[in-house]
Amino acid sequence: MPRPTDEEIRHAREIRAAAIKKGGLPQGKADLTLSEALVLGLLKQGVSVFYTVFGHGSTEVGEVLRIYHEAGLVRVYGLRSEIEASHAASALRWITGEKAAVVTSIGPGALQALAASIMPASDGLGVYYLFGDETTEDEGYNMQQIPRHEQSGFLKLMSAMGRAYSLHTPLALASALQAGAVIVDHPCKPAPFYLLMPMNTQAAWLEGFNLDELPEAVTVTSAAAAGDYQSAVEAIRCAKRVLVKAGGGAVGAGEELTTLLELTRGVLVHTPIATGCIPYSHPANMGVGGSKGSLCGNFAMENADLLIAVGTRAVCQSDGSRTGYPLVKQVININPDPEDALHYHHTLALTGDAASTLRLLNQALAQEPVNPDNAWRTQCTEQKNQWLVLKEVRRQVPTLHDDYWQREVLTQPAAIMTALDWAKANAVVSIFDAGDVQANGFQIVEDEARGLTFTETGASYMGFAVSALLATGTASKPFYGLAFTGDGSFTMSPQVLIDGAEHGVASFAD
Ligand SMILES: Cc1ncc(C[n+]2csc(CCOP(=O)(O)OP(=O)(O)O)c2C)c(N)n1
Repeated sequence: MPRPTDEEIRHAREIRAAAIKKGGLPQGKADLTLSEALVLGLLKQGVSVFYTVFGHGSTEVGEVLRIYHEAGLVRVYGLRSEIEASHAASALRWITGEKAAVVTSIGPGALQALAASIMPASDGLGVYYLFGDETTEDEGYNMQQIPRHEQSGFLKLMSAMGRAYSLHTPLALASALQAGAVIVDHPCKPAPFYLLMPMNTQAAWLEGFNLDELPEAVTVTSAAAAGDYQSAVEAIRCAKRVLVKAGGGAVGAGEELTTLLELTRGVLVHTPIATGCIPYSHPANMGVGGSKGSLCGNFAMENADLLIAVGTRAVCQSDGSRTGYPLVKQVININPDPEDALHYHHTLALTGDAASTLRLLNQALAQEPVNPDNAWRTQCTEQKNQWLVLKEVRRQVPTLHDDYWQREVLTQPAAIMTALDWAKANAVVSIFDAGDVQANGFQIVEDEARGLTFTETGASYMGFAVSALLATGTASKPFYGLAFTGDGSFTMSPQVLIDGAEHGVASFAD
């Protein structure tokens, strides 16, 4: 069949969209454009939310999304900043687990989204990025391409940040989406995936395209480490002061961490991102450690002789690169990524999933109980009590004289404490981005469970928190969120006030 007219293509899309709404995704062969096949492929992977700033580089995919949106198959949000779009998509994934795509034009729009994608890249979140790209015919400079006589400029640039794929050849679509599925739903290291859509291939006509080629979402899980558990038990038995350092990869392994702490009589310090991995009130939880850590967290890091690192990638501010853990003689590192697992010297690496590896370690430990000496716990508890007193004093003295204002002003900790109390009482998710607000926040937060606070310490991207609020009302299951942000951070993304009002941020006035 020759390529139909634009009018016929539009009509066919409307008919297909209505049929999908009624009877689900089509199977078998179909005649359609690359852009429509791409949207069908994303739908097949469960991506139906699109945060967009369209332009001349993404008109064709925009037209497909327009029709599918009107048919109620996808939700497309037109926004005022690609950075905000990226933050909203990342927040949606992080807080609700729901997948989303960011769609931009070529050039500046794509570059803004790329910059913002350092956030999901650093925090380990799977997000699709669909960027307009220069044509594959090299006919001369396309407006907004990287202005050099060189092929695949954007592909090279995006590839430095993560996995990128160019749809230069329309029939590579299934491979492109398979690569994307593995990245955004990776079992241990999900990440942004950049799909480049050359302007001339977006409308390419695919005759008799086999829709069954389009891949499903990836559902691989990572397994427990096949490591030397006996040596790990030996190391723990020889240690006097065990420290468990829990990172983002340990969130979800709360029960196993608690059992490990019982069996080792150790204490736990967590990275800011892992707040709530075990209840704050647990006597072994020393909170955050590092250059912005707590008294008790840093005391534990400074005095431990054995480190059990779980799902953490040793970031300098949190682990004090080269200066952290000065008395540690042996490390047991549980991480599915061998490079992260082998970060420290004197390491026994258990390269596997946190929860299932911890279960095996706990089983091995339970067979040879460790000396139940409580001295280490007692020392750390004294430090935690001092830290709690220090925080209480900040609460009791909420104002201080300020030279600039020449009067008493509310301190940042007091303001954060008040807002956190309100969020907790009203089941509102607390979201922090960068700056002193963030550091004060993760020192103050006392979460009893995971999923209550999201502190973007991966990239510390100013403007993330307010942009993240867009996820609250655009999620399939809306939720309430409270952004904690400094004036500097807020003014980096103020357009969210308009987008939030337009697209319905979940608010108590609703
Ligand atoms: C996009 C971005 N630009 C710059 C920085 C570097 N930076 C980190 S915190 C900060 C100042 C934050 O000020 P504000 O939001 O007012 O919060 P405060 O520290 O006063 O609590 C800057 C410039 C960043 N993290 N992100």
